[in-house]
Amino acid sequence: VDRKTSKLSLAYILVAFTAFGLAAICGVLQGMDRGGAVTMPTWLGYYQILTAHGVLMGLVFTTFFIVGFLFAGIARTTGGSLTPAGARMGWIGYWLMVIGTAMDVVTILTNNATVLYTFYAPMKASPYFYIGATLLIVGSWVAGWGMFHCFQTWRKNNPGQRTPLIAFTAVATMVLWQLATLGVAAEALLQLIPWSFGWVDKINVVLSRTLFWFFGHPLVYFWLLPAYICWYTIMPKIVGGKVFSDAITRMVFVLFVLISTPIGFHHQLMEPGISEKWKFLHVGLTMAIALPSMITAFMLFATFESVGRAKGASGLFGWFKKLPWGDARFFSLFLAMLWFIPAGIGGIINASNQLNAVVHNTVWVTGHFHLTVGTAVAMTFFAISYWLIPHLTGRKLTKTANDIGKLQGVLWSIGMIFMSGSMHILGLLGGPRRTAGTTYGDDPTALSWMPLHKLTMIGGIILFIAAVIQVSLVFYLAFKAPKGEEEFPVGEVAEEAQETPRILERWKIWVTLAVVLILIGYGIPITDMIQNPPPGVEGIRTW
Ligand code: HAS
Repeated sequence: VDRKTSKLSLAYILVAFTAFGLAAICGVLQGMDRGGAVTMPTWLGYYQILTAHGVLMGLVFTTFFIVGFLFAGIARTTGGSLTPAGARMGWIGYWLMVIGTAMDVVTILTNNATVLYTFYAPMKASPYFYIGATLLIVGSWVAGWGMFHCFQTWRKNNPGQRTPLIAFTAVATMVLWQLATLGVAAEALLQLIPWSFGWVDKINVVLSRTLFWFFGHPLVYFWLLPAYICWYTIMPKIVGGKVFSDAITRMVFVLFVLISTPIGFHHQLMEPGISEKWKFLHVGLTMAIALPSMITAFMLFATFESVGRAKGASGLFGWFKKLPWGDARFFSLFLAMLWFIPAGIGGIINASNQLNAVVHNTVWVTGHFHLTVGTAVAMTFFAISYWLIPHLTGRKLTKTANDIGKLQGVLWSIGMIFMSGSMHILGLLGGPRRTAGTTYGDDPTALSWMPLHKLTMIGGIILFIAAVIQVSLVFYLAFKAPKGEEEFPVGEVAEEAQETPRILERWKIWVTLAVVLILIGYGIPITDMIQNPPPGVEGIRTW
């Protein structure tokens, strides 16, 4: 991509990995606190660093990385550069996001926003935390509009042609994000900000939680889709193959745009204020959203097998040996995909009403999301950084850096086996999530959990070492690696793939359908919550 795009994309990615590094420090401290190795000093609360960890890792690292990566992907596949207006919006979005992040970091560090990354009521933060979060989101909207502008301009200049796959999937990701964030924007502007400024006394908590989860679940697909972009369109080139099917790839992304939002009640299954018929509908749609991921698993195996066979592999699993195991770009991606299998199974368990009663609010859920976003998604972002950063800075991924990248992947996986594995078991034993290191007055059940907390801590320490390696690699590749050229791999579509139906490119249809599904899933329950509000609460002030 050209120099201007490189500068923009790199600016986003460097903020992302700075946030990642800070979040990793908070993460290891938490693990050590719960494992009983350290006790947080009075000036630095457990919940304060838990909030910092969640916000920096889950909201800042991901959003900045995704926007930076997608801008580069759009430029790469629409002629090498962004439109001037698209790039301008990219920079405006960047600064809004930076200002919003700074406000959030300051309010958390000054202990004025200890409300966790899921910042719904009744816990109340300083209004400046909510304003910061709103700016982060509005900034990402402006960046998204910049991407839409580049995409539309390409379409106008290339009438009748199929749009480039990466640009199409990037647009799908940002469309999903625009729809999803409407919920949290409404919550912040209409509820949280007026309430935290003291303009209103009480808040409708069930509405606040519902608007949050309207956003909170599609948020996870906003994290996942950029990883899928890499798995579908970039990974085939790295392994020496082709994109298995352009049509199926587009269909999978369209399915995510359609079904990601009206499923948020699966986070509220144990909540009394919502009737079971709406929960039933959301659970049904949740099971439907697992379908595009299962199609993805099929597509990935198909890609691996075709590559293997083209390289002379035989037998059912002969392809396995033909994959480029020495290449860190592939190695980390493969581990990411592998981890997504147990991660996805965990998700389906969570979504089943009766099983949710067992796992809800336990550390099982924390184990689930460390495998999904913390492993499948994060490791994909690491793999992308190994070629994208040198591509943007005109440098090379050296052999040593490649090997360190592989070591990073191994360490991250071992750390997750300890951490996420013990979290899953602990959750099944009833260990609650989001509690500071406590033995509940030396209760025998709580004491029996301690060995698992210690395993979690060991995992956390290994992950911290892996995070230090990753951040060092990022800055090495950005500023110190030898000058050279690193390719931005883009897979071509296999010749034998079927023609892509034009309807898949008709965004008006898909966005309208998505809005209709959201109205079906949320229209009546939200109206009901507004018309028959539960008694309002004043909230728990954390500042
Ligand atoms: Fe989830 C809670 C259900 C996917 C993240 N989830 C969370 C939270 C987060 C999160 C952050 O229904 C906690 C929120 C909080 O703080 O309270 N989740 C699901 C379901 C899926 C799912 C059904 N989650 C994700 C993804 C996430 C994520 C993706 C982040 C990126 N989740 C839930 C539910 C809860 C929940 C409940 C609420 C729990 C509660 O009570 O609080 C599905 O989308 C999963 C589908 C995935 C698959 C896997 C396909 C496998 C593939 C890999 C193929 C591998 C290959 C390589 C080819 C069906 C594509 C292998 C090679 C070999 C050689 C073997």
